Amino acid sequence: LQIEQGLRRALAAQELRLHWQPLVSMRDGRLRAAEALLRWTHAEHGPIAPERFIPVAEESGLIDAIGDWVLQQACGQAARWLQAGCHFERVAVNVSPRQLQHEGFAQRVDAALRQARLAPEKLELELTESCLQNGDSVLRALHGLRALGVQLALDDFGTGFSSLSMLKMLPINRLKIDRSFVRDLARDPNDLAIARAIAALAGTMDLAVTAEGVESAEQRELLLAMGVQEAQGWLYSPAVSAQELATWFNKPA
Ligand code: G
Ligand code: G
Ligand code: MN
Ligand code: NA
Repeated sequence: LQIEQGLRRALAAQELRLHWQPLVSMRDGRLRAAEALLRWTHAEHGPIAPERFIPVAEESGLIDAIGDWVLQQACGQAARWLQAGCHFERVAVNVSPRQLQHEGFAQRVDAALRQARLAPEKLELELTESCLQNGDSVLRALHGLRALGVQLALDDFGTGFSSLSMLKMLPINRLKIDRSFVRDLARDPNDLAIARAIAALAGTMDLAVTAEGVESAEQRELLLAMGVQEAQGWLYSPAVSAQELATWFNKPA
């Protein structure tokens, strides 16, 4: 299977779709946000995992076109949900380091928001720590995005090597505790300490925090006890189609 060739075709052939994973308030079980996760179903080979095709998209540069498509789709879907009266705080979209390095990235985000008529506050961009190399130009890009009014989250937090002094300079709104720290929360005192430290850091720096990969009620209780209120994970829901996500919007507590 030629991933790169296949991907070039995939956009035009409508083989790409977005799925949505709920981000839930652990107190009342209500949906607060949804993260867009890209899915590719190849006409002959069936579903291909993002872990296989995202790196190829990044290396080949296809991620720029695919990233624009994801932004347009996500903003369009969010606007349609709002028009239909669905309540949510925001939709989250993953951004690759390469996208952020492009001079015009903030303008592309702005264009997607305008085309969809979506309020910028409804969009959160998820960056990884690997997005943050290239200090100055990335910092300018992040300030440009904040000036638009979009929200910024640091994804997989704790797995990269952003220093705390760097964190202080970044105009971000949210930390997402990487799921590798959540997995063994109940058994590994180190993971418990790390998760607590991230939650405390977020509190002091006035950042919101989300735990990733929450799979059990035990993890939920530990996270709530350290002041983390929002979670994403299989305890609540995997990523589902836009249609299936609709059942979450009016879910009673
Ligand atoms: O979707 P999981 O369901 O398997 O996603 C695997 C990885 O692919 C995650 O690290 C996620 O951040 C990344 N990913 C999923 N969708 C997108 C996307 O639209 N853009 C980028 N850059 N990464 C994505
Ligand atoms: O890296 P990022 O956080 O953007 O991507 C989210 C990834 O996490 C997706 O691959 C998604 O399928 C996966 N994921 C979401 N919830 C859970 C969970 O509860 N457990 C595990 N192991 N993976 C999860
Ligand atoms: Mn993410
Ligand atoms: Na993650």
